[in-house]
Amino acid sequence: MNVFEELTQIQAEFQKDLKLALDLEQLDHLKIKYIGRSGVVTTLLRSISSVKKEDRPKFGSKANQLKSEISGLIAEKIDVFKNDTDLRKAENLDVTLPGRTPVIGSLHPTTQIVQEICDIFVSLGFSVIEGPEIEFDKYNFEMLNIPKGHPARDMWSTMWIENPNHSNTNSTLLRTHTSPMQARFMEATSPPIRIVVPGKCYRYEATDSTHEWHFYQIEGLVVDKGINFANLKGTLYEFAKRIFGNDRKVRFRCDYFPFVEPGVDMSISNFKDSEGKRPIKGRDEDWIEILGAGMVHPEVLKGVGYDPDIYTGFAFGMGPERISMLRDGIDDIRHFYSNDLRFLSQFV
Ligand code: FA5
Repeated sequence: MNVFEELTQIQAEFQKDLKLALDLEQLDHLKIKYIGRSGVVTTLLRSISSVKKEDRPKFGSKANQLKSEISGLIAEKIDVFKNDTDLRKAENLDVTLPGRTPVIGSLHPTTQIVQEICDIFVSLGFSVIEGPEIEFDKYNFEMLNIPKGHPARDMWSTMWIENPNHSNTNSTLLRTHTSPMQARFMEATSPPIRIVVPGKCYRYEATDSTHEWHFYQIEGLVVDKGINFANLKGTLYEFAKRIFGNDRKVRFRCDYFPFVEPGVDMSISNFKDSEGKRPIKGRDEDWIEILGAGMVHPEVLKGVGYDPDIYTGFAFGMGPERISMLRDGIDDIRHFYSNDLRFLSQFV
């Protein structure tokens, strides 16, 4: 084999070795093996004196070319390996570590109780509808028999929305209750009506363990011929039984809301148990009010074009957070909206 054939053989062997090199250490060995001080190419170059005189320039140039080719290819592969190692370091990838279990999310406790309550009413033949949170004075108050200057407006501490484009008769606010949907729905449809309206409400109020400044309500409205107070009580007792069970005490009392006559409120017992603990610990009261209700006022029916001599109806507005508190033993309504995972994760 002459020196040129030797160079070709070395080149082929190097290509094979390069493919098999799997890490920086092996590349280092290759460098030493081929172009190190005693490497095969270096040794061959040193033997130039034994090459025929006329072949020496060609041999010298070919051997140096091979040397720099080998050096270049090794450097390229070193770069690839280094980048790969940097990437692995950056990702902090340790394939032997156990996988992370993803945290399973769930519906917010308010959404859960709202859905549960709506499902009960759907099973009783009600439909679920929704309405706007930014409301006109007209629907939040006036069509509910609460004209401007009526003292009952003080019952709902209102957050008004400044809007220079709206006239005084068309002013806007954050709805203080879901009752405006009574007027909106009746105005747009004809009896018979059987709806529930879940939604968020806002009041300019100081907060305490049973009062938030933003909270949910679920409005209920039934209008048809021959609807009476017994229907109202029967529906709400049935609802209370399904949420709280047969044994929980329920109390009706007379109450005043300008858009119903007669009006009532309904409370659920918060009595101390045998260990002296109340379901809502933060409230030292035997009864907690969960809803207002009553027979739709004839003036409200007239206002939407219904004849109160033909149609009658009942309505109610309940607080789902308070219902959840009383049933699930939550001591403060403010937990619902404080984004504390220790509270929220109890409802997964
Ligand atoms: C009303 O808002 C009437 N619209 C209810 C109504 C509807 C009466 C239809 C007659 C006919 P009231 O302000 O009492 O009523 O609120 C009703 C329920 O909403 C309360 O019983 C309570 O459960 C809940 N609620 C009221 N204010 C708050 C508050 N600040 N934080 C949490 N829940 C509240």
